[in-house]
Amino acid sequence: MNWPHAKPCVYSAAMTCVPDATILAALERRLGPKGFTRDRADMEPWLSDWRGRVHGQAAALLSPANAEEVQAIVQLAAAHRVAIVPQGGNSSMVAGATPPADGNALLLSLRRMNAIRSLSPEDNVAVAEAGVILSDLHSAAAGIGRRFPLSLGAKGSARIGGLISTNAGGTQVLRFGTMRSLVVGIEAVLPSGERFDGLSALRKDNRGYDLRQLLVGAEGTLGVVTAASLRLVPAVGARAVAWIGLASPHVALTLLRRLEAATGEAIESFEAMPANVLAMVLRHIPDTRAPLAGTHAWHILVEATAPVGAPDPVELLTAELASAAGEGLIEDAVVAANEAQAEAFWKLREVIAEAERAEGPAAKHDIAVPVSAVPDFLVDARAAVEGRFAGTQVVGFGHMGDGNIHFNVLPPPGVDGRAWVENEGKEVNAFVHDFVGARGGSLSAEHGIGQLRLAEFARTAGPVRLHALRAIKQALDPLGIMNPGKLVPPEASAQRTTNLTRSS
Ligand code: 2HG
Ligand code: ZN
Repeated sequence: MNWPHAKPCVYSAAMTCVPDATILAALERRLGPKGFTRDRADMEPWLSDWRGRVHGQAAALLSPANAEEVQAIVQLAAAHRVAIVPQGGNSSMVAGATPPADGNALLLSLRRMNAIRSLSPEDNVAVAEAGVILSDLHSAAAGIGRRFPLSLGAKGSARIGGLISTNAGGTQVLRFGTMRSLVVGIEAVLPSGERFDGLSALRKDNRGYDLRQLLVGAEGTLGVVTAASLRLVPAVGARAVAWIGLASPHVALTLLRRLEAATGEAIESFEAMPANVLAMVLRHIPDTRAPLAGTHAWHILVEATAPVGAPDPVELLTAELASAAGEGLIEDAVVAANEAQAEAFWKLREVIAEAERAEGPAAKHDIAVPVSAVPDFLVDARAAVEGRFAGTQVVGFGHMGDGNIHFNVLPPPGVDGRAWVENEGKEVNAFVHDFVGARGGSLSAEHGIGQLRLAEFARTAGPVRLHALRAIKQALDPLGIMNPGKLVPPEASAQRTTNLTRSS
């Protein structure tokens, strides 16, 4: 790579440079008024994370219109050794797109790059720019009789670049995998300012290390994703959505495997929530009502789909639920009678994060364990946490079918929630992560590491993983300009020494 000759500069704490008037003027000239602002009010909405826990500052907000402009930005930033924080929909759960508080980074918003460059029914591929909103991609794919099979609550604001950079999961992973399995090509600007043109949607490509996959889940630390080729699948012909009340997560797992066996490959979502999570949704979100009349310890939302021309899954699902109810396995169930009811069921699931935000601060966890370990985890971890931290309440819910649980812990009533999260909450984090680690799990299933999981990741990752992570970072971003302070834990010495030899 051709590393530009770095200008002498004043160093920030992150060992990147404080941007001076020269680079800011050059960026303003190159990007024009639509692409460059230092106006406080314009920048303000993008300086804090979605839950309002982390607040940053930026030297400027850059909104390039195309990949050439992104390249120009990164080249200038590399030449001046200035930090860049890429940002899409700013819906990160771990403050992965929030700039540092010192105000020395350039906030690079991909929001203006929102074109769907092409849709190919022959290849079953869409080429979308980083700033495309997920629900817009859903609509575009539907327009050619296809579907992009990744969905999540934030689909109206989350953008493709961020979904790739966090290797997002969501509610259809059970059948289609995370973002990683849907990315078949990537265009990105690397930290050197060079462009990687990897959009060609090859199903087979064995040219060694897969740079495309390296950028998936890299949280903007190895470059800026500008566009991607994304896998499409056949459109849904019919779907059956059901809400089920049952006694325990153990019963839920038995039910999942039973429904899969009864419906072939049709089950694509299996979401679990305990009674206290449903109650939280009903308390905070207007126009919501419980789908079942009785009270149940656990609730399951299940969706089965069939492609166009295949038999409607509603009969199979209804019959299997009826026999599970007859045997006393489940307590109650209702299959949505129409699309409006199906949407109402889904709304209850998709607004959980919003309801939690309204509820207030919590010690949050986004963990994964093997699917077979989920039921015991939900019961044992809840008892362990509530027993160890008096007055806390666990709200643990999520993507049971793929082993990912959002195991969030509310502070004891009456305490200052924010202060609790920053103090006792950290002890809770360590306790939960150790509990997960002992079961072979992960402390980040789908939200990434960002800033909020960084310390715990550093504590638990182990030397082999950390060494490999830092070596990859050092190889591709030796100046450390790409999203510093996220994902890659700094060396214990904190003082980052660079042994880079730059060409001049
Ligand atoms: C979800 O599954 C999101 O709703 C958010 O991943 C999870 O609020 C959370 O912890
Ligand atoms: Zn989730």
